[in-house]
Amino acid sequence: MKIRCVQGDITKVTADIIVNAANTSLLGGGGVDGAIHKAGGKTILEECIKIRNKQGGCKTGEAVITTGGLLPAKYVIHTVGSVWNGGSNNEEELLKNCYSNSLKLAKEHNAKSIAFPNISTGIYKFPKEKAALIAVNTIKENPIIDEVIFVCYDDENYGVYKKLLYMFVMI
Ligand code: AR6
Repeated sequence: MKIRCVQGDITKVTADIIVNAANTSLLGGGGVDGAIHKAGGKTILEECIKIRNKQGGCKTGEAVITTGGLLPAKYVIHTVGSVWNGGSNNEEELLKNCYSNSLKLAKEHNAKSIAFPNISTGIYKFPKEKAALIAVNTIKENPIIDEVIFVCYDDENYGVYKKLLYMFVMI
């Protein structure tokens, strides 16, 4: 398994699957969710609405899949991160579930590569270092996809991931 981080816009990344930091409604929003729906076109939203009609949205920590619409990726996995509320409301376990459930769903769709944004670290205010540790550890515990790319948008997350993945390679 190869793990790396890059800085940039996940909608431009060529991977079998990119992951979206969605919300429970699956109807889109701001941040990376807004960017993915904007770049991916209306079929992604139409598929999200179908899933919503069938199962009533997506719970925190769970994941659903649509095609990639106009994006370079074949599929988009929509997962719902946890809102940081001080840390004693199961936030860490729920964020971990986002990564493990996304990996499982990606494997079921025969993905060789998957790109993750820094789930929950924007509007949901999860502390960035804590979120990165959860992300990297969960990927290490579930080595089921050949290539995992962390796509960091802001400088702070990119710095955190570079440090963490350097340490990971050294250990
Ligand atoms: N590519 C990659 N990463 C991005 C991009 C992009 N184009 N744009 C922002 N980020 P956020 P959350 C980073 O707020 O905290 C939405 O409204 C950003 O710097 O997108 O999980 C949803 O509908 C940050 O590090 O997601 C939900 O309501 C990371 O993506 C809510 O926000 C996550 O920030 C979810 O909040």
